[in-house]
Amino acid sequence: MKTAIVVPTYNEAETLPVLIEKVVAQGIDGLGFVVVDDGSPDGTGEIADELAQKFYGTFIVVHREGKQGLGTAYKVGFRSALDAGAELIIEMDADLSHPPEVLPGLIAKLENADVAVASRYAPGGGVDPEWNWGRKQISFWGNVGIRLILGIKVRDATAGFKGFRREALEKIGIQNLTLKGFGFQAEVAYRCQQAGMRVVEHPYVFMERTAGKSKMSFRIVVESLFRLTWIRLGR
Ligand SMILES: Nc1nc2c(ncn2[C@@H]2O[C@H](COP(=O)(O)OP(=O)(O)OP(=O)(O)O)[C@@H](O)[C@H]2O)c(=O)[nH]1
Ligand SMILES: [Mg+2]
Repeated sequence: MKTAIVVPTYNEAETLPVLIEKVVAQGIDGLGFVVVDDGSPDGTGEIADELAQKFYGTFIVVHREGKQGLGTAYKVGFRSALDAGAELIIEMDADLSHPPEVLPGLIAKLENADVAVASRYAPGGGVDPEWNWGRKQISFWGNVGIRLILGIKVRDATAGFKGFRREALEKIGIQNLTLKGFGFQAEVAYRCQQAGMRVVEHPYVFMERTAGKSKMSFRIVVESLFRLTWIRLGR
């Protein structure tokens, strides 16, 4: 496996098979998958096992007991991808908010960078045109706020659609990442910047999920803001 697509899942039975099919259709060199499922009650874990059986290459499914948060799921997923020898590690959501058609362009950027961030706020990027004005403002200003808290240069600090060269993940040390939920992505962006990595952005348009339910909550966002501030203060 040269390129590992790491996907955390919690109740994404409807979209996971579509995602895998669309990613495969991109013709990515040395493609493999790591799905980390937290015992989804809707059977996503079993669906992932079936997809793994059908896939011609490396397809790892990690089953964990109970919902343990996106951050810890990514840590486990990154570890498996590195252990399986992946050179490029891509993280993306299972809900099709991150269009697989963006992958070839994003992966190409890793030829000259340590980290490639699929970005809603780079020129040419955007959010679902169906979003109302208020939703767009919350998303935009939330991102600006987190960038200010952490001093992050990359324009999209909160979305979880990124690619890493394996050396980048080895350098930041996956085990050192602490945030479990929403703030995980910003923590990763901050650590990469601190480590002096070459971070580039690749524009894309974020699409609202059309199936399944959002796992985002106000509590998670507030908790993340406190923890990120704490990290910036160097605690
Ligand atoms: N394994 C695992 N996956 C999770 C967990 N929480 C969320 N995910 C997955 O992580 C991806 C992104 O989830 P979130 O951004 O937190 O939630 P969301 O429902 O996509 O939220 P929206 O931004 O509203 O779309 C999806 O593929 C989820 O299924 C978790 O606790 N464990
Ligand atoms: Mg989502």
